[in-house]
Amino acid sequence: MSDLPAACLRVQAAAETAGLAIRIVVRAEATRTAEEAAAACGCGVAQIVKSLVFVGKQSGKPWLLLVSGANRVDEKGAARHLGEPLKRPDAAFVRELTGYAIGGIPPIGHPIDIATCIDPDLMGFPTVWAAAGTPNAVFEVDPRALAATTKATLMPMA
Ligand code: 5CA
Repeated sequence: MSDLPAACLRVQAAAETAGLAIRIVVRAEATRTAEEAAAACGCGVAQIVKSLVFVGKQSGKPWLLLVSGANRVDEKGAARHLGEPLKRPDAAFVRELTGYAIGGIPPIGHPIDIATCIDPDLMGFPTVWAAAGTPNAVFEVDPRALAATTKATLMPMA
C-alpha cells in the first residue's frame, strides 16, 4: 500500500478519514478515460465513475458531477437542477481546484469540499470504479457509500 503514488495516497487517506472502504488498484495500462478504465477493470463502461468538474456560468461555483461512464451530462437538465447554466473550466482550473490532473481526478480527496451530484444510474451496481488520483489508478467502491461520503445529491444525467 505504501508504494502507491503520492496522489493515490491522498485518496486513500481521505477514504480512511471518511470511514469509506475502498480498494485502490494501480494498473500497468492507462485508465485515463472511462473506456480504458472499463477495459482495465473488466467491467462495463456504465460501472465507471467519471468525476467531472463544472462551474456555474453566473456564480463561478464549482460542481463535481459523478457521472456513469455510459452517460453524458445533459447540460440543460443540470442547469434546471442546479439553478444556473454550467460551463466546463479549463484543465488548469480543474487541477488547482481538485489537486489532481484530468484523467485521474478522484471523487474524494480534494483540498476543499466541492458540492457534488451523482448519477442515479451508478446506484444500481453493487460496486463502481472511480479514478484514484492518477491516470492509471482506480478504486472500487459501493456507490451508496460513495454518495454518502461526498454528500452527493442525485441528479439524472442522461
Ligand atoms: N480515469 C478515468 C475513468 S475513472 C477518468 O478520469 N475519466 S473522466 O471522464 O472522469 O475524466 C476524463 C474527462 O476529462 C473527459 O470526459 C473530459 O470530459 C474531461 N476533459 C478532458 N480534457 C479536458 C480539458 N482540457 N478541460 C476540461 N476537461 C477535460
